[in-house]
Amino acid sequence: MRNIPRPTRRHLLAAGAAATLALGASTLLPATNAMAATGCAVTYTANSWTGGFSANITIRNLGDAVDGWTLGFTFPDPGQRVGQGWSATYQQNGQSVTAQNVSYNGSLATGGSTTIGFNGTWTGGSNPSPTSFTLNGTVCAGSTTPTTPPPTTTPPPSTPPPTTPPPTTGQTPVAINGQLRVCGVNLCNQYGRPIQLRGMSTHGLQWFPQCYNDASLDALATDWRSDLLRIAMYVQEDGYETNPTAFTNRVNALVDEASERGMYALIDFHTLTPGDPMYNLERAKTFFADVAARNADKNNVIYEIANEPNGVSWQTIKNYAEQVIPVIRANDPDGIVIVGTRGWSSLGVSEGGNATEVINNPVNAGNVMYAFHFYAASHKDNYRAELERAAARLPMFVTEFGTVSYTGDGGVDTASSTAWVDLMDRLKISYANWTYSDKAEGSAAFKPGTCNGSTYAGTAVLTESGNFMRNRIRTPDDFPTS
Ligand code: IDC
Repeated sequence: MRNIPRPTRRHLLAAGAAATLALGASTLLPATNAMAATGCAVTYTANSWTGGFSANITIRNLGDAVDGWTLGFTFPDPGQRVGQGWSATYQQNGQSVTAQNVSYNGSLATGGSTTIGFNGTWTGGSNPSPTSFTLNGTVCAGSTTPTTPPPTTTPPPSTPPPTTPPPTTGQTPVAINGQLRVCGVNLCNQYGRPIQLRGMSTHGLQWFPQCYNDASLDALATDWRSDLLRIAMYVQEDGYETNPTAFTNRVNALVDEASERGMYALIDFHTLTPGDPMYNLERAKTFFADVAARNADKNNVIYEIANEPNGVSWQTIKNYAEQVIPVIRANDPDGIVIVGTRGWSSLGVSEGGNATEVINNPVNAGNVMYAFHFYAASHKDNYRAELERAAARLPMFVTEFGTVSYTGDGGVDTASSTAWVDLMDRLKISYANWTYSDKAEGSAAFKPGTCNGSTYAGTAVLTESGNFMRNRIRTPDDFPTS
């Protein structure tokens, strides 16, 4: 045994032939050395629907650290094509596909992993997953298809190869779920599993700055156990247009506050009047270039580019989105973008339309979701039916809703609110409730005057709407980790 040179991991990663040789040699080597023959492990999962699919690929480097990598695989079926990808640059030649690292995930330490993905199309009778992968030319023994072990006289290794991600350290929503991405019609976590985020929206930052402080945000994260904070930055009505620098800074500060507490931060470009998002196109480009560059390294930021378009066609909203999204992607390639829909983000229903215009003509970009808003006392069964119909075809996110009427005021409609939240829970549709503020109106969670004090946790400070929402949000999350 001493005469057999132990292959270094560098050799194995550099040359596929070495891996084959080493596997043969493993009959003579202790089990731990046999495992060194594996330079990489790949997990490929795909969610498929008729003609389309969303693939999620986790690459784990089991060799020496690499600085730059190319993953290779072959589609089993000639009808399978890579479409929009994320976290890698894809090339397809016939059935062969390569995925090359992007700037932020090229370095993989020994044992390190990264997750990439793409949306694709398929035309054959089925959509089989590729079964063999290479990393920098080396065959990855730890792929989804178990490799047949070579004939051996030594006992099998007692510990499995390290293909499972390490246990998460923190228990916050962001620590558990990490960078999110859209997979099929779902919002998926770093393990490629669908999740639902439940949280609250601020009121207009220009009107209620006193409501967003350490104590109130601590209460949101730990007493309400909220997964996200929606940061509603009005553009008109004394908002962003009056002082872009100050509002941008304020939004960034709140992104930091959400990050410190392990919550997702949903940056809402709160356009409302005028309803045509094109009116604010240049402001949107400036604002999103700034916040996306500033927060590019974070894994918890989601961009909502137009709160409630109204009085404009879907085509106009889509044009706006296709101009703003590239600005975001140039600065923060993996952030999810949420696009408002026609009729105050009602999927068109409030203007006599429906979701078909979006289903038939989606935004031409990947990692995109669509906004749906409702106010439970005003919007009932026909709106619920349309959201459910749309959610089977489009990735939907309820970025704003109220338990009261569309005015933001009046009493809580408990029956309708319960039906709505039950529906969103069942479909794993993420939501943010309007509002985490103490405005004297029915939709506000806190009693008037609360934000002048220092107590935000518990129920004594809550309105009927606040109580209802806190009870729904603080129940345990369902965040799969494998
Ligand atoms: C409302 C606020 C209210 C404020 C008004 C100003 O609740 O205090 O005076 O905005 O524009 C929306 C909008 C949201 C509205 C909310 C309630 O996104 O800005 O907030 N609503 O009317 N769409 C439907 C309802």
